[in-house]
Amino acid sequence: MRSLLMPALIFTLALAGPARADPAAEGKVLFEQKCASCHTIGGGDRIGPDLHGVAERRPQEWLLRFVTEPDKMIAAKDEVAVRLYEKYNRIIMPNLGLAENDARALLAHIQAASSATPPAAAAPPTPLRMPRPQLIAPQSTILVAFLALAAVIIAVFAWVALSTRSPAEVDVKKAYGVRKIFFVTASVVLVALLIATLPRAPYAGADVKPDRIVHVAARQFDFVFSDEPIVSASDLGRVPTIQRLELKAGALVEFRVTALDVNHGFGLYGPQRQLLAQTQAMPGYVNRLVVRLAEPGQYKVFCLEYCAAGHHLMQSGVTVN
Ligand code: HEC
Ligand SMILES: [Cu+2]
Repeated sequence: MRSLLMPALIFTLALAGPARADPAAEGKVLFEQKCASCHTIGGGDRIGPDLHGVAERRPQEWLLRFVTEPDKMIAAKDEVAVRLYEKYNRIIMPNLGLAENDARALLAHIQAASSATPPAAAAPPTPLRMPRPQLIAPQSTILVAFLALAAVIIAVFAWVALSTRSPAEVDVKKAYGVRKIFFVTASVVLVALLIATLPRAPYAGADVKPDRIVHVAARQFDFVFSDEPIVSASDLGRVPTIQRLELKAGALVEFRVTALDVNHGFGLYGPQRQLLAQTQAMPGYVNRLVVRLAEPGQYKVFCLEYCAAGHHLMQSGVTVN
């Protein structure tokens, strides 16, 4: 009997231990939910500074106040806060309505994580630099076609405008005849183009089975990837997320895209920075985007919907190999 009781007792104690308020563990979940969209701890700057070893840079009192009311400190022209604000693209860190206890838990986590990881010296600078944009084949063809069509339209308008200088009688019947020919020709050309190009659209049919499903949760200002659905901010810190998304070249991938705060756009760009596929990221909806990533390389995800001040910094990467 005793031999059974002892392990049971130890097991119960072990369970009870971490379940009781461990500030660093509590802070870790809070950090994933409220801070990780703008900060890393040892992974380099994002929207805000890398918080690795921040406790050594600033007094505890300052940190507690800044984390609970950053907006007020910047408004009050706190010297350090204003300097940071100028350096980080004049984006004010939002007041997240945290209590002082939350701030203490967060700082405990930041400190624990800082001593667990080396500083970001070796980490690649974020955001990743991309090659200069180049017009690839379909883009340059479309640009030339667009310019040619625009020139034709401008010429027709100019001709019509100039023709009003010498008024003349119009044969209405003949004019309607010409219009009919134009209408039929345009319809035939457009329907033919539709039939010719529709099968080449990059989207797969609804019934195909993807090789991989990636769940995407967009929020201000990053994209969170996961193998499991993330439907609300409270899932963050509990559902395991994918730090670096790597996919196999040629695989058919289904992105299930949602948003945790406001509307965002999920725009997937290929290695030459060509837009491959895109869908809306909306709170409360899951949009499915099935694409085949044929070419190996560094893909990018950019937000395609203006979502707030940090929108232009909202991006993520996918490695295809
Ligand atoms: C929307 C983006 C965003 C979110 C979310 C955010 N921050 Fe910030 N944070 C910033 C920016 C930007 C700065 C630089 C100061 C400024 O511009 O307001 C900053 C600065 C800081 C600093 C000062 C860093 C230093 O070097 O002194 C600390 C500490 C900090 N944030 C902690 C947090 C914590 C903890 C959370 C989560 C509760 C959080 N931040 C959430 C954007 C954000
Ligand atoms: Cu955006």
